[in-house]
Order: sequence, then C-alpha cells, then structure tokens
Amino acid sequence: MNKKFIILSIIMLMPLCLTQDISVEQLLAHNKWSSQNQRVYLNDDEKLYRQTVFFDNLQKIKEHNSNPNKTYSVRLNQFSDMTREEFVEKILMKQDLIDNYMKGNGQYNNANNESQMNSQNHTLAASIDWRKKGAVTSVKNQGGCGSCWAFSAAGLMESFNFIQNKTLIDLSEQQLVDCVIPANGYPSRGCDGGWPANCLDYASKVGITTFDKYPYYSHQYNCTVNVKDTNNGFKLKKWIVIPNTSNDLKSALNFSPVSVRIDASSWGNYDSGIFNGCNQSQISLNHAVLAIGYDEKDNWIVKNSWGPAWGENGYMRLAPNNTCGILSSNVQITA
Ligand SMILES: *[C@@H]1O[C@H](CO)[C@@H](O)[C@H](O)[C@H]1NC(C)=O
Ligand SMILES: *[C@@H]1O[C@H](CO)[C@@H](O)[C@H](O)[C@H]1NC(C)=O
Ligand SMILES: *[C@@H]1O[C@H](CO)[C@@H](O)[C@H](O)[C@H]1NC(C)=O
Ligand SMILES: *[C@@H]1O[C@H](CO)[C@@H](O)[C@H](O)[C@H]1NC(C)=O
Ligand SMILES: *[C@@H]1O[C@H](CO)[C@@H](O)[C@H](O)[C@H]1NC(C)=O
Ligand SMILES: *[C@@H]1O[C@H](CO)[C@@H](O)[C@H](O)[C@H]1NC(C)=O
Ligand SMILES: *[C@@H]1O[C@H](CO)[C@@H](O)[C@H](O)[C@H]1NC(C)=O
Ligand SMILES: CC(=O)N[C@H]1CO[C@H](CO)[C@@H](O)[C@@H]1O
Repeated sequence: MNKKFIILSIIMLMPLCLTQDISVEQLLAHNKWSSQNQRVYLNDDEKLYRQTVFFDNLQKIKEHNSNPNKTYSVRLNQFSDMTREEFVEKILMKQDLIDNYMKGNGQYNNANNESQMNSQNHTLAASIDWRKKGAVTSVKNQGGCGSCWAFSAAGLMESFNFIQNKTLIDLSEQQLVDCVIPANGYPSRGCDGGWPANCLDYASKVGITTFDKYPYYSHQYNCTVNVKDTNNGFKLKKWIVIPNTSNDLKSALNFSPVSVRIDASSWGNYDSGIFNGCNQSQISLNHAVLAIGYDEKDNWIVKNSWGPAWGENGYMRLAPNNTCGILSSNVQITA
C-alpha cells in the first residue's frame, strides 16, 4: 500500500513520466540525489528533463559497474543530471578557444621560458606521490566556470613554493581568472577557458597573491591587480615545456608536480580505479589538471579541481602512456 501511494503521488506530480518505464527505485534515487546536491529546478519541465537525463546516466553507471572488464568504476556525482555534451560545454574549455590555440594563436605567448628540457639522465623513482611529501594543497572546486587552467597553474605554483620554501600556501585562482586576460596581453578567457602557461608567464612578471587575499568566486570579474604592479607575492623565474614522452613526464615528476592539459570529455562520472575511458583517436585538450605522481605500474596520478567529493577524494589515476592526451602539453616551474 505504502509503495503504491508513493508511486501514485510521484506520478501525479510528474504526469509526463507516465509514458516512460520508470521505477520507484529510480525516482527515489533522483530525489535523494537532488536533495544531496541541493538541486533547485526552475519549473516542472526543467525538473522532468533533468530527471530523464539523470535516469539515463544512472543506467549507464549500472551497466559500466556490472562489467567486470572495466579497470575503473563510475558513480553519481554533481554532474549526474547533465548530458555528456552539456558537461563538455559547461565544465570544460570552449572548443573554439582550443581550436584557435591549436592553430598557434597564443601558444606560449610572451613566454618567459627556457628551451625544452634536455633528456634527463637521472634515475627515476619507481613511484612518486607529492602528497606524501606534503607538497600538495587541498582539492579545490572550480564550480560552473571553465577555470581549470587557473587551478592547474595555481596548484603548480603552490607545490613549487612548498618545494622551494617549505611553506604550503593556497594561491589565488581568481586573480588568474580576472587578470590573465587579453587586455593584459594573454589569450586566456576566464570561465570559457585558458592556459596554464599564460599564468606562469603572468606570475613571473606580476606575481600572484594568496587565496585569502583574493578569494575564488567561480565567475570572472574585473581584475583588481594593476599589471604594472610587480610585487604581488609568489613570483617564479623560469618555467619549461615538457617533451611528450612518458619518460620525460616521469622525469619531470621526480622534480615537482607538473601542470598537464588533457581531454576530460569522459571523466564526468569517474569514481575510482585506473581510468582508460578516453577515445584515443579523438583527443581534444579541453581540461587542465595537476599531475602529482605515478605509481609502480606507471599509472599517472592527477589532482582535479571538481571538489574532494569527485573521484578518489578529488584525485584520479590514469592508465600509462598518453591516456587522454596526458603527454601532449605540459609545463613545469624550474626556478
Ligand atoms: C570481457 O572481456 C572478454 C574477453 O575480451 C569478452 O569476451 C567479454 O564479452 C567481455 N565482457 C563484457 C561484459 O564486455
Ligand atoms: C647517463 O648516466 C650514466 C651513468 O651515470 C653515464 O654512464 C652516461 O654517460 C650518462 N649519459 C649521458 C647522455 O649523459
Ligand atoms: C622563497 O623565499 C625566498 C626568501 O624569502 C624568496 O626570495 C623567494 O622568492 C621565495 N621563493 C618562492 C618560490 O616564493
Ligand atoms: C569592468 O571593466 C569594464 C571596462 O573597463 C567596465 O566597463 C565595467 O563596468 C567593469 N565592470 C565592473 C563590474 O566593474
Ligand atoms: C610529440 O611531439 C613531437 C614533436 O615534438 C610531435 O611530432 C609528435 O606528433 C608528438 N606526439 C604526440 C603523440 O603528441
Ligand atoms: C572514437 O573516435 C573516432 C574518431 O572520431 C570515432 O570514429 C569512433 O567512433 C569513436 N569511438 C567511440 C567508441 O566513440
Ligand atoms: C605503455 O606503457 C607501458 C608501461 O610503461 C609499456 O609497457 C607499454 O609498452 C606502453 N604501451 C604503448 C602502446 O606505448
Ligand atoms: C618551448 C617554448 O615555448 N619556447 C618558447 C620560449 O619563448 C620564446 C619567446 O620568448 C619562444 O620563441 C619559444 O618558442
């Protein structure tokens, strides 16, 4: 009786659902998820549509997790009422910006860099994890703003600052989002996307202040730092581009974390395990994260900026080699 009553009342609230084969279980899962994620929908149409997308994602998650061949699992999270296309559009970098960049416009613009790193000749650790050395700040959440590039760069600077000066301080992503802009000579474009390399160039000239002094708002505002003011806290002297081989990335990771550009189109529902779910013949570098190590089996470990509730406490492990394009476009601070 009770169950029937729940079905009836839910159906009465959402008459369009009648035509679909939706179980109480699914509806309860959605209710639980929307209250956990504090979802508020504009109207019933919006709610119905989001619910349909959610059910579709729920189904895919069930299928994936019941396949014993998968090396990673997936789960519900803050993106579970978005389609894959919406996720790519809203959370990742805008495709036109990436296309423009690939044509060479803005790539390492105004670079204050060294030439590419020479093949290094030192013994590589069997595994490395900079978290164990206390060199990685807490996992942040970029929210609904495509500012991954600022988080990746800030993470790199935070770790370098620690390695050099033994102080672990959160730096200001918002300053990067607001100030590393065309008006100041950089092709990055706030919440539409941008490049860690631009941030390093900027920070080498202007410096970057702390998170506390210039906190994050998940939105682009006007820059409050004068670009001619060159004394704003952390400043780096040199940065380099890492060549695109596994050995070069491993070698770089022995020195410090590395800012990596990557394809995150299929990362939305990642839970845990070794991720290998990218379509390797269709890589678009639409995201940036911080590589913080690799394990004994050469799986890469990266720190994401989608909050600690995503993935493995905010982190992800990726299969060896060029998974999701992880070797393609990486930078590191050297001084
Ligand atoms: C798992 O892999 C085996 C061997 O490649 C294959 O025969 C089987 O169909 C796969 N199972 C699923 C559920 O994909
Ligand atoms: C690399 O190091 C080894 C051992 O120290 C040495 O024998 C070799 O000549 C070095 N190679 C280069 C290219 O420097
Ligand atoms: C580390 O501290 C020294 C001395 O205070 C300072 O000159 C240097 O710029 C600092 N390094 C970084 C990376 O902030
Ligand atoms: C930001 O700067 C632009 C151009 O200088 C100005 O037109 C706009 O009003 C400013 N916006 C805010 C919120 O201050
Ligand atoms: C790696 O870089 C070389 C040039 O430095 C380039 O020719 C090659 O296509 C790149 N490979 C990949 C997989 O990006
Ligand atoms: C991967 O990308 C290629 C090239 O765009 C495409 O032809 C193929 O269907 C894609 N594979 C999957 C599984 O989506
Ligand atoms: C990927 O990496 C593993 C381990 O580093 C290596 O054994 C393998 O040959 C690589 N595969 C490809 C396709 O490069
Ligand atoms: C590897 C790399 O990006 N090198 C660049 C360093 O900066 C100069 C200009 O200052 C560029 O010409 C190089 O391409």
